[in-house]
Amino acid sequence: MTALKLALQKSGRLSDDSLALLKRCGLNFDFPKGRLIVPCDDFPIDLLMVRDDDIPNYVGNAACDMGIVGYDVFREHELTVNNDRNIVKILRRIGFGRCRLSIAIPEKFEWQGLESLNNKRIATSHVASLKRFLKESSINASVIEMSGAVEIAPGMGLADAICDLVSSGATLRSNGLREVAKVYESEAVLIAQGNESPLLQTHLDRFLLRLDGVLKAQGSRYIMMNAKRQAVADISRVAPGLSEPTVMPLAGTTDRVAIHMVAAENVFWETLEKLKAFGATDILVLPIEKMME
Ligand code: PRT
Ligand code: ZN
Repeated sequence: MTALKLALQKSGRLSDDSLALLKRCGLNFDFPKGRLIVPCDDFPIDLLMVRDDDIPNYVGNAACDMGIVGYDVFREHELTVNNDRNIVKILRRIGFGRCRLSIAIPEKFEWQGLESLNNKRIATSHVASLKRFLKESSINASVIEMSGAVEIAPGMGLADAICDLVSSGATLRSNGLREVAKVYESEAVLIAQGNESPLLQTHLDRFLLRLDGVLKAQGSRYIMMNAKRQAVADISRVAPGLSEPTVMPLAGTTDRVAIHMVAAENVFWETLEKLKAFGATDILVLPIEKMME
């Protein structure tokens, strides 16, 4: 059977989350060490384990049908590709690997806004993204390309500022750098070329249905509580994105009911406090594993 080829980062920050997501989509695979192509037992998808930087090109050249990469890697490809056939598009944003591409400066740099970058040298491995940002901001700076360890460039006198991915900010702090401008936010994305054969398109649609179910469930919560029947209307207005509640009788009482609802987003303590204020008791908030409409 012809299988979809899905490229994943072999080893790096996105690998574990990518594999965990696929498992949640019901894909079953076994990983003998060192194996680069891994078929799934019960779904027509073969996983290809490669370096993340190669993934947009593999997808663009149709060596693979889909890939999971950071938005930053996708964006660098999008800004540099010069062959129409190599274009890839984002099918889904998938939420893990969140970070931002930011400009940072040493503490001693006198910052008066983006204009301070005029005629300065900025080190980065995200050359195309930075050049686009500078152009859009009408800043004239030189871009110094580095393949890694960008944060050491100012200390070594190679650059006046850097443009790099930031998540906790610890790397910047430990190198005496301060974040001053954000180029964009990044998260893992599912990319594809977008012109599959009808057979592969059928497999892709089936996969996307499962993925959407997992992504939707991930952000949703199932809420259960008991309350007075008259409080149902107030309770169902408390949290944004709440579905119509299911209301069920409770044994041994006529005025109290069990209420079950799905919230389309995380449920915070403030929401529970409001529910309690409307007389709800025995409130339970549960994660949802899968959802399909
Ligand atoms: O070997 P391969 O080429 O496949 O992997 P890689 O080394 O190029 O990529 P990898 O695994 O480092 O990152 C893969 C993807 O993870 C990136 O493309 C981003 O989309 C995403 N991601 C999320 C990050 C970070 N967070 C991140 N913090 N990628 C890199 N970093 C680095 C950053 O460059 C800096 O050195 O972590 C440091 C900063 O982290 P904090 O927490 O100190 O701010
Ligand atoms: Zn890489």
